[in-house]
Amino acid sequence: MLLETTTVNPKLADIVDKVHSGVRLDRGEGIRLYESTDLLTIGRLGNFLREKMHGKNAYFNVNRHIEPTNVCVLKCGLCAFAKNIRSSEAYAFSLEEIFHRGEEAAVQGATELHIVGGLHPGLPFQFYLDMLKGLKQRLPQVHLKAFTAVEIDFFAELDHLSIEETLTRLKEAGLDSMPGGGAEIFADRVRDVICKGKISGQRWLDIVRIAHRMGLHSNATMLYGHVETYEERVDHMIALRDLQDETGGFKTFIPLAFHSANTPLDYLPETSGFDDLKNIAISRLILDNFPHIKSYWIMVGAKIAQMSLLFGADDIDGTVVEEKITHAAGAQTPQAMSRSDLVRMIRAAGYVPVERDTLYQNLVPVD
Ligand code: V47
Repeated sequence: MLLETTTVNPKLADIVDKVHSGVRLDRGEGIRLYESTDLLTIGRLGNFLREKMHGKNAYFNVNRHIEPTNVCVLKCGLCAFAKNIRSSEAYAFSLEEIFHRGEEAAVQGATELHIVGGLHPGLPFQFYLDMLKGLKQRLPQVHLKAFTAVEIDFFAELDHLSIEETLTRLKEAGLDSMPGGGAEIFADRVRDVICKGKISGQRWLDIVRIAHRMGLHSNATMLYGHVETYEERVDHMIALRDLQDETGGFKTFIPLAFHSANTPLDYLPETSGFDDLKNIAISRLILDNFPHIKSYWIMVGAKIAQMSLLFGADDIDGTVVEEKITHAAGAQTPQAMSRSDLVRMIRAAGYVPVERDTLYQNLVPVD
């Protein structure tokens, strides 16, 4: 349903007109949306685009996260998950433990394994290749969405390989696509505070560009609610939009709400529901070339994720089962959601639950 421009906030009327006419928003307009507190106008506009693209469909999947290790050579200010190799809380799953988790997930109907972990200084690249090979051999029907650009960069350095060669070996071993983590906020100023030592925003984009050119799809994230400005959020999204224009390789954008507990940034308050919803709507509006916007219930909570469906999100992620990264930083959500909980949540918001696979190729409306 179109918004009546005569009755909407006059400060946003030109943006409303542009969105209705299918004209792309520019940087200044993105910043103006963030500066506005007219959440309902922004949300209805986000929903206008979301329903134009997906009607009443709301997507979810049955998946499982596996975090093979929390040992990491980095010491990011944003992270409560990473541990030094000598820490009593450090862990690294064996291949057998990883295969067991994968097999358990498949029995529970998972179509995807989401695999992301720390940069462990003692595990060789071959360990990750054996992991993918072993999982693919046991579970050929399960999509392996694994390793962020940060991990790909680390593997390449470990074995003195180019990014292309690293990705080729991962693909041969069974890698199907890449998750969107590690993007944080691309601005160097912010990365110096929240993830000093991690690859730069430019390097993240370069690695993802190579992956897309090699035929791999990926997601993209933006970590918000710490020290970033509205300008830096918009610049982050525009860099992603530009890359998507070039490659078309992104499937889903996922704004991630920062959790500060047990991190050096623990003085920062948690994000507000207002900001969570606004980020969903604005990302739908700016990222007009991203097919999907995901509200990740683990981070924003089930209630905000449900509301997000009316503000521009068309996806609420999956069953997850085991999540350590956000829970180490104080997330109050459960670690798992059943398929029927996800379905109920979507229906209660007036949308049609559609179970998807990772790349949205097989879409099954739930009876
Ligand atoms: O890259 C780390 C973020 C990401 C914290 O692609 C934190 O489908 C909040 O990328 N508070 C990993 N966030 C999660 C991720 C993801 C999740 C779900 C689906 C997909 C997908 C990707 O979590 C990290 C980092 O940006 N993170 N620490 C924290 N304290």
